[in-house]
Formats: sequence, C-alpha cells, structure tokens
Amino acid sequence: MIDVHFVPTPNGRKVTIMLEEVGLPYRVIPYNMLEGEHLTPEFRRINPNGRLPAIVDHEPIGDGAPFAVMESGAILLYLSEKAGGALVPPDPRGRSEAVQWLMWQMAGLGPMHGQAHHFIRYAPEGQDYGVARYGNEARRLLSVLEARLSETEYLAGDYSVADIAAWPWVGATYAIGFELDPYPATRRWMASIAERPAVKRATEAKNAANLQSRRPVLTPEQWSNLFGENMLKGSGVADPQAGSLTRTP
Ligand SMILES: N[C@@H](CCC(=O)N[C@@H](CS)C(=O)NCC(=O)O)C(=O)O
Repeated sequence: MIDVHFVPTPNGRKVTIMLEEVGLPYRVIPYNMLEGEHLTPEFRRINPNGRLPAIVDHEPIGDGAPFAVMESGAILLYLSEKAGGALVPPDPRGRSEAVQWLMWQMAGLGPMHGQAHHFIRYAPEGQDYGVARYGNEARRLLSVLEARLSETEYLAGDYSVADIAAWPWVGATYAIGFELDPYPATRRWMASIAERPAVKRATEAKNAANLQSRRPVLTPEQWSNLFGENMLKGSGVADPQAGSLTRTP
C-alpha cells in the first residue's frame, strides 16, 4: 500500500493520476494547507522539504522499511520503476526525452506558473512587476509546450510521465485567467488526456478544497499558514533574517 500525502493542486494530482494509470493500490491522506496541516514535525519526517505531495511506500522497491519519496517528479519516476518501467519509454532516446520534459516541467512550467498564481491570485493587489514578469514567463512556457505538441502527439512521443506532470498545470491556467485559444495543439493534447479513464478516476477522487477560486479570500491565519509567520515557524525556519510576508486586505 502506498500512502499519498495529498492536496488537490497540480503537483498533488500528478501522483493520483500516475497511480490510477499504473494500477498500484494507494490511500489518499488529504491535507488542508490553509489550516497549516503540513506544517508539522511529523510531516517533515516524511518530506524534509515540508511540501506536498509526498508518498510513503509500505512495500517499497527492494523491500525493507517503508520508504518516503518527496518531489512530484521523483515520485512519478519511482512509481514508474515500481510498475516495471510504465509510462517511461523503453529506448534510451525516448527515455531521455521523457526525462527532459519532466525536468522542464519541474524546473520551469511548475515553478513559474506557481509564481504567476501567487502574484495574480494571492499577492496584494498592485504588484504589477510580479504579475507581468511571471505572467510573461508562464505564457512563454505555454508557447514552448505548444511548439512541441505541434510536432509530437505527446511530449515524449508516446504518453508518458512528462505529460502527467505538465497536464494538471496547464489545466490550472484558467485560475490565472489564461485562455488556451492561442494554443490549439495544447488544447488537443489537454482534451486527449482528459479522456483517459485513469485521469477521469483521479479527477473524481480529488477532494474539494478552497484552492479553486480565482482569488481566494483568506483569513489572516490562513494567509500566515501559507506565506507568513506560521509558515516560517511550521517549516522550522530558524534564521532571524527571514522576513514574513503580510497582506493587508
Ligand atoms: N517541487 C515540489 C513542489 C511542492 C509544492 O510547492 N507544493 C505545494 C502545494 S502544490 C505546497 O506544499 N505548498 C505549501 C506551502 O508552500 O507551504 C513538487 O513538485 O513536489
């Protein structure tokens, strides 16, 4: 059995989609980040980085004690290996392409879109520089995706872990007000993946949380859990130079 420490965000959804695709048994352990449920020493023992998702495999590859895996991209690769190499192309070129696009998602699409979400949805109004900087970078990355998907059906030729990593992030762009009309190949790819039975099952399973609205209204406590003093304390940050953000409504 695999425990999935889960939030219904793009990074969390990658993991449940992969598990549904490969058919490994799993149990979802939902966290409410707004209430700071991930800001505990217990969770940091599972993921030293204190972020979601993470998994604990109670019957790990190679046997032995339960094994924890952090970082959604690393989780996808671990699950692929556990499932006998599923959703990673078997040939060296194909495998490298899947890893390249997975790394692109983990180092580019995810973090840059994450910052776009922060500045557009959560930051105090009027931060035009951050909105423009990350909005432009988020659009540039969508153009890179579009160019790739104009040449290949999926990111690494066949459907792979790279598509599973990128798909939920593109699906979340509605929340930052992006239209996908200028990206027809991306829309074709989005629709094709949405039709997969495993993706439908994972989407039905995702639990509801107050993370979907365009500009969520947070209480001061919730704000602090996500970005402020509580987050710093709960993450074990001891450096007095760390400045906690405040948000005036
Ligand atoms: N690179 C990490 C990113 C994880 C991450 O930032 N997760 C978010 C939710 S999607 C989180 O835990 N946020 C809580 C916080 O920032 O305190 C991954 O892909 O797993």
